[in-house]
Amino acid sequence: MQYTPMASKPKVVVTRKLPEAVEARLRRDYEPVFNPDDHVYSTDELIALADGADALLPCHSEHLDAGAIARLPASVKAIANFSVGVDHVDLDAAKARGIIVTNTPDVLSDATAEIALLLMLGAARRAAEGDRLVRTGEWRLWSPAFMVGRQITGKVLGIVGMGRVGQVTARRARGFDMQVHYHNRRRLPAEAEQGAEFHERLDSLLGACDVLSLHCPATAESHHLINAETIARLRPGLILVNTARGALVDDEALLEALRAGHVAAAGLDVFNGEPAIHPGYRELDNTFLLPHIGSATRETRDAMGFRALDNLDAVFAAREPGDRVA
Ligand code: 8YV
Repeated sequence: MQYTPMASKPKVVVTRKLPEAVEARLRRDYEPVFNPDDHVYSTDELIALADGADALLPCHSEHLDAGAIARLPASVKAIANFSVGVDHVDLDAAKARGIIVTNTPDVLSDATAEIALLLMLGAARRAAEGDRLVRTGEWRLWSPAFMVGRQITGKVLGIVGMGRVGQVTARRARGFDMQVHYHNRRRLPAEAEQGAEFHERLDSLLGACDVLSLHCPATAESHHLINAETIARLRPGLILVNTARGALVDDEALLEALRAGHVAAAGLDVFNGEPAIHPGYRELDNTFLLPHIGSATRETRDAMGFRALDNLDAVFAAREPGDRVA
């Protein structure tokens, strides 16, 4: 659908607190409706705020399922997400109503890849356990047998989903002399592959790596990609890293494998039902857990906001937005 430029400033519901510079640009170019105490809106609240609005600027914390999309007022022309993942929005429902949906790719790849490496190292070198020992004063001895972890240098890194974040993670991992293998819907061109070994089937990747890092979107096909069956195919002692979405993992199956030591350790930044995560993860020493902070750097938060606004600017100037996903 095409829109003619508007005479007055478009009204935009901004669901969460955004960086100062992003909010300043919103004030300059739009009529923003901010969320001063940054609480997570219920669907009813969001629908009420959307009354007369031209667009929404939500985060992944707002669940715009088919029911919510159906209740949006006809005035809403666009949903410009402050996120690269769009599993919180029913794209088909938005498309059916002619609502443009955009995301913020590219700008968070470096920050998220940093967190993937942090999780990899933290899980492999038992960082959470070590930190706890020092903080609680329970660290009483040192011995060559103390807190022995796993080394990632020179090991095989398997990447599921070799998109933007996967590719940056691969580049950073090469700094640790890791050999990169990957599974992706399509094989990458050689210049993007950088020598990484392609596995057409996920199964073949699972048994080939020492560390497995998840970087694919949450879709119906990738739901519980890590489950009892796929875990059984992993090399014993594997380290699992997830910076993508909790929905990729069957928690019960992973916890069982972590308890048994079949999966040596997991570094997780994303969870099913977050922030109300499966309590089992907290009880284990071989988990290194972060609260969904993959893209939480100043540079990246600004860049995500500007990218969302670039998309909105395009919509309201009757141009095609750069990051349209529906
Ligand atoms: C964001 C993310 O912090 O962009 C994504 O998909 O998962 C995170 O990096 C969050 O989604 C912002 O809405």
